[in-house]
Amino acid sequence: MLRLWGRLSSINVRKAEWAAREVGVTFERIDAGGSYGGLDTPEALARNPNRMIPVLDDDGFVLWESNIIVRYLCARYAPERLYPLDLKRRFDAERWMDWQQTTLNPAGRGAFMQLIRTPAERRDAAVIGASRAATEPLLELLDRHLADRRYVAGDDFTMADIPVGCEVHRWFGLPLARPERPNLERWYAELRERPAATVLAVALW
Ligand SMILES: N[C@@H](CCC(=O)N[C@@H](CS)C(=O)NCC(=O)O)C(=O)O
Repeated sequence: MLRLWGRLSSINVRKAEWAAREVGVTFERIDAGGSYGGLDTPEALARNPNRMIPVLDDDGFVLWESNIIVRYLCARYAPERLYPLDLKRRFDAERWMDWQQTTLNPAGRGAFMQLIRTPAERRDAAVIGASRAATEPLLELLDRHLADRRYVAGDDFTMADIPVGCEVHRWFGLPLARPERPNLERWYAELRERPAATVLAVALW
């Protein structure tokens, strides 16, 4: 049995949940982290000494790090369909996954933490402004990239659309004015129509 630990109010857990649904494997998700706690028990620490979610257990094989969980699920249960076997196509997808984790996520995190996780009276407008200034050029880049391809890594949906889609979902859920980005909006609307993309159906904080 495949088990996934983590609360759906976490962007990183949403990636893993979406990937598990997308590959069609039977799995059980156990709420953990945030107000659910449960990260400090000996069992949880043995699974992930970082005290973080998401954590996956596939019949005794334990993994943490959300994008690695997405890669593993796609490679194990949907090779070629979601995890391209051609090396150039695969590393094109890998590149966008790393871009999400190392570039887009740090840029948007400040605005998210302020606008969603911080009470209104304690919010720092400068942090929000800096986060917007860092994020909008990246979304402009992504919008241009999506002008002549249907998905992030070409004309087929791949594992790369999952983390990038979750990040854009979170940004689009923030109460901020945003410039029009027709290609990005077209791609995001297509993602939301996928039956497996239940985590994009509503804003989940
Ligand atoms: N690089 C890790 C980051 C994991 C992470 O930051 N998880 C957060 C939730 S998004 C966490 O576990 N926070 C502690 C908690 O939820 O109690 C990944 O991508 O999986």
